Amino acid sequence: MKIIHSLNHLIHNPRWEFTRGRRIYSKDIPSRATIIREALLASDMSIDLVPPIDQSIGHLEAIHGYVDFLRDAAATLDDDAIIYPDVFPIRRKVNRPDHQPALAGYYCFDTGTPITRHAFAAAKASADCAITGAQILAQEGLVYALCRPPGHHAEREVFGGYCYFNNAALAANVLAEHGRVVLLDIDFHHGNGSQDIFYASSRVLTVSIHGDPAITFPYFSGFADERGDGEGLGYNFNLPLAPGARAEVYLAALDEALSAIKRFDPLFLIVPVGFDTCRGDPAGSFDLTTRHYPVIASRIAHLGLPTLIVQEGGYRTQNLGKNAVAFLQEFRKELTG
Ligand code: OKP
Ligand code: ZN
Repeated sequence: MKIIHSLNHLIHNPRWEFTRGRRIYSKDIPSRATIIREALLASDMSIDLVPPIDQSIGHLEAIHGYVDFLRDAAATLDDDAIIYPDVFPIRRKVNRPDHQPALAGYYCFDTGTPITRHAFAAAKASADCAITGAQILAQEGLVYALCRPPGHHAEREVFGGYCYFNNAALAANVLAEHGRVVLLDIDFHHGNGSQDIFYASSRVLTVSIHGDPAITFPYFSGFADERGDGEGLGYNFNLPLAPGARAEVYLAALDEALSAIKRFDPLFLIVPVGFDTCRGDPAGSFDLTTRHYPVIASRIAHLGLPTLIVQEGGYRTQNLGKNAVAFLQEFRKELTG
């Protein structure tokens, strides 16, 4: 199985985020990706670890409005500098400022996704992993993009939630040139970025199973009544679940998601996966354990579609490796025999 991974993420280590006015350690630490990679290499799966192709900026610009801003802002910073936005344009209609601290708030929606000297390069490499995965998916059948930083919270015009570019959405945009694409987001958090990017599209069906946004990040989207807009009406499907959701509840929601996907009859499947659905994850509240990931993988793989798996969250480092192996091993077995 091909794993697309870039070591460039290692230079991205913001260390701090702010939550309710407190400075805490960021949960998106570089070792997350290292742990997953090493666990896969140590497993009995045959792994073909390949670096991404350096993709053209046009891929990013096709989806995001802040590519130049992030590149230029990062380039002006010293090694230890870090920009956290602290004023946000939440009024109805605003002007784009050109003052640096205000611009950060214009393009970034939270205080967990700072701009550092290396943020652009790391995010670009992460995006390249997903895009490269999309480009080889037709011939491979199953590809895993081991992305970091994650992507699914990055919208068209704003980034946030540890995410700078929407890796899975960039891949979907490449694959959508060939036919209908599904994004089945099984990270613990709502994939607000992917929903935003494809909200008016009937070409890309976005489905997300996640913690109830009424009490869970990203708070302002992910509710069941968000169904899409215009041509895209009916092509966005949210399945919010109450905190503490156990496997039985989770798998019932997954089955609902899978039925909707079958009706859509896509050519390609993309699965943004986060292991923050696991019991004890510091960013999640679900009650799944390692033994549930093969069950989830097997049900999704039964769709029989060429599938690009894209890494999103998962912050409980003790079982990240085990969970990734459990999920990917079963997926490969079911899909490619
Ligand atoms: C990313 B992914 C602002 C940061 C709040 C954000 C969690 C992002 C999770 N204080 N935390 O979906 O795993
Ligand atoms: Zn998450």
